[in-house]
Amino acid sequence: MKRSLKLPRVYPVTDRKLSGLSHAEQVRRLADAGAAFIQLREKSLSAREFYLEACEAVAAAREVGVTLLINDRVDIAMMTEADGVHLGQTDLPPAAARRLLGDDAIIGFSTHSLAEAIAAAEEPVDYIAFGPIFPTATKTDTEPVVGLSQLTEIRKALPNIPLVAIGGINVSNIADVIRAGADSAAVISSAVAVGENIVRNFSSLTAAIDASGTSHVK
Ligand code: TZP
Ligand code: MG
Repeated sequence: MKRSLKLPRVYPVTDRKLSGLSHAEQVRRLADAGAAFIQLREKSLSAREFYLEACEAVAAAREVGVTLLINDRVDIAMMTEADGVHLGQTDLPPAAARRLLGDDAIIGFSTHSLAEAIAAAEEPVDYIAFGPIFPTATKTDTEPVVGLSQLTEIRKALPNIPLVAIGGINVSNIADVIRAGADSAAVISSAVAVGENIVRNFSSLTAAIDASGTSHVK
């Protein structure tokens, strides 16, 4: 990791099923609520449909001036000229994604243990995600829950890495997640379920952090 990315405290991730909305519409509503950095996550569409949805979502992101990353698919990030990609441990390796997307792309990388996080810090990535911090119903094939104490261990081992926590984060625990060492909390259900509530959901998450006066343990 060579650059330093400034992440907002709340990092919403889109979900068509939970929201009942297209990715583009979720981007517009999240941006209305104040989101600056969003991930498009799609697990069921065909490549063709995913690409078409992503084209619309990238256009919406440009219009409202937010940064948009694509989950999993480097090819779709590349062809839609999204701002970057979020990769998992079984996706294309970060170095290969970097070669395809170039130096300016933002690359995020999911990790599930201290060892994975330490290894990830050697890769050409801009931030590391760690989780699931808490139990979640949104992703069923998750690794075991890691908890806040492991998050703090990673922060101590990698004091300067942009660190995103994910999994089961909501208004009741988001301040604890930031306090434990995350720069940012990635949220799916507590941000985008359901579409009509997106603006209120997002505002509640940022308000919970603001109300706690939290700054992390770095
Ligand atoms: N990776 C680890 S947990 C998770 C992902 C994509 C799901 C997070 O969803 P939610 O609704 O914020 O718990
Ligand atoms: Mg993935």
